[in-house]
Amino acid sequence: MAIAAGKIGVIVADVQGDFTTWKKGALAVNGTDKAFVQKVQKATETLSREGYRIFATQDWHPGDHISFYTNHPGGKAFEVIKIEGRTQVLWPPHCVQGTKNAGILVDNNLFLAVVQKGRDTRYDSYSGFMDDGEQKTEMDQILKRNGIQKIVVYGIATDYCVKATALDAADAGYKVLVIEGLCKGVAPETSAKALKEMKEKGIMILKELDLQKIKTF
Ligand code: VGL
Ligand code: ZN
Repeated sequence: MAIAAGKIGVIVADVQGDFTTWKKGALAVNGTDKAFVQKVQKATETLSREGYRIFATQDWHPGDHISFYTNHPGGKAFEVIKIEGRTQVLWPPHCVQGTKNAGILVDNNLFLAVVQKGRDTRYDSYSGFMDDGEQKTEMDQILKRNGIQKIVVYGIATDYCVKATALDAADAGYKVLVIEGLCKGVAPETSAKALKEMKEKGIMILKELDLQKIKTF
């Protein structure tokens, strides 16, 4: 059964300068050139015009954030360590609050709300719903207040923010669809694994934007 477009939310995940090759970002993900960002922009405009409610996540870290390798003596970029039993990838400093490349590259006028994440120095946060300390963001409240029942997710990175946000959305009881062609991942293996894991959790994966399929998922 098709539900009203206004009950379907779209979460544009972390399409920020620092994650793109286009803007020579600090944590540039392969394939995130200008053409990719323009494709995401166009798709988001289309979905907005069709009546879908558009939201965004924004990675938004303080300079002393725990995920930056520079804040760990002897730490190296992309090294994986354990912190209090949690797995933590040490990233190059990225999306530092107030910096130019922390800005979202999709037209901000399209968003009903932007949910910032990773603001707590002590915890990383790939998911738009909660951080690694299980502190919730305002995401679920905002979606509920807007009467959202189903969620479409795409953006950067397939294997981190998109995956974590989609899985948490499914856990929170939303029906979830991910548009693979509007996502880019940090690494091919982890991205393939992420897509598999999402499918196994009942998340629908679409190769490309398909309004007919989104209308009825
Ligand atoms: C992300 C790496 C570092 C993400 C955030 O949200 O995908 N990835 N910080
Ligand atoms: Zn981050």
